[in-house]
Amino acid sequence: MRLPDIKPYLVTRRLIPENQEAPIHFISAAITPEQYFYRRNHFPYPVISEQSFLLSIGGEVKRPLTFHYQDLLRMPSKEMTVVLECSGNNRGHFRPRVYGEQWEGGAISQGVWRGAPLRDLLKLTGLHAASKEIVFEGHDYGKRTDLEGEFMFARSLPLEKALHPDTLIAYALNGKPIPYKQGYPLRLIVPQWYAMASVKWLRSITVIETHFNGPYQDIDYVYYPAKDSDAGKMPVTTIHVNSIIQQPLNWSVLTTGMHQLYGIAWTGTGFITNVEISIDGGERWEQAAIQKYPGNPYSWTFWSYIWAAPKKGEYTIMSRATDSIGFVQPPEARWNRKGYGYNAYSTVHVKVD
Ligand SMILES: Nc1nc2c(c(=O)[nH]1)N[C@H]1C(S)=C(S)[C@@H](COP(=O)(O)O)O[C@H]1N2
Ligand SMILES: [Mo]
Repeated sequence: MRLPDIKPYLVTRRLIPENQEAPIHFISAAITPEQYFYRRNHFPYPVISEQSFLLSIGGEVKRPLTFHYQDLLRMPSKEMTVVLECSGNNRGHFRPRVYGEQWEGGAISQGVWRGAPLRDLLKLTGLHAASKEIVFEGHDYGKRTDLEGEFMFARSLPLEKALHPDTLIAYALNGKPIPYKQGYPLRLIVPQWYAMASVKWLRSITVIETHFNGPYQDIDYVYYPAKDSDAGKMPVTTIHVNSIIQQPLNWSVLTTGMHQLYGIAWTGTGFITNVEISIDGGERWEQAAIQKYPGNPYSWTFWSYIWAAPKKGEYTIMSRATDSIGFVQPPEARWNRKGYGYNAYSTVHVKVD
């Protein structure tokens, strides 16, 4: 007899454009299998043609160049395990609530990306001294609700981040060509930044001497701390220190006795140094066991904690991660109108019966 095939599915938030979460509570692999990688899109998927295999670099460079996919494959490459987290991950947990995709904890995935450092390409084109930002444009485009006309998905990086040796023009994920939905054939990979920076279906790179103000730079992916004004706005950049309790599930019923609580922790600043667990709603904290620092600062860290659960009752379990820079998850996330950067303690309620 064949055993039934029991597997998790993506969690659908929206179909057109496709926005689906990874089944994060049921992923224990360090490398998110391709079919479980979360999907976050602003527009319909672009059509792939021969043009998609060309990457042009222009603007304030000494020698504008067009690279073919094959040229990139021949350049020195780097391979890195990188966590990609949408800046809207956990938006559904903000109180007061905010508009936008109501992501829970699954707008996050991790893979092994291979590509050529952008820096090596820019060495070939050269840069003018007054260069300030670099703009990355994808092949996808469409309308917005707030502005007339059509827009491409385009984002910029400050020169410093663009020239970091780990900022890649990627062409492979997990040892194979990048899957279509993840940006085939070429994708920018920006470790440590929220994933809006990692432009999929990359078509062009333009060096500019000013600040780029496209809508995905200056309207979206901006923290607006005030409800009714733009006062205090700040661009969304690095990933906040964060963790999730993968198991047990929220509102689950457990037996008395030993339970392994487990999950992941990650950060865009340094690496995870500590994960603490509270069983009593944040009164007392104890240390979880964490995977030893893997020598890769861009990957998530697994943690686990054995809980004896000796007594019946209702419990509020929380996880709190700390990173090597000293950032600690706060009890409440910093509220902002568009709901980015949520990183409050991960909380689950359980009943021991
Ligand atoms: N070209 C393009 N790149 C993009 C996007 C997009 O809509 N178009 N979405 C961004 C956002 S907001 C996120 S969170 C990630 C999602 O990547 P994934 O779909 O591979 O999970 O891609 C980023 N790069
Ligand atoms: Mo995102």
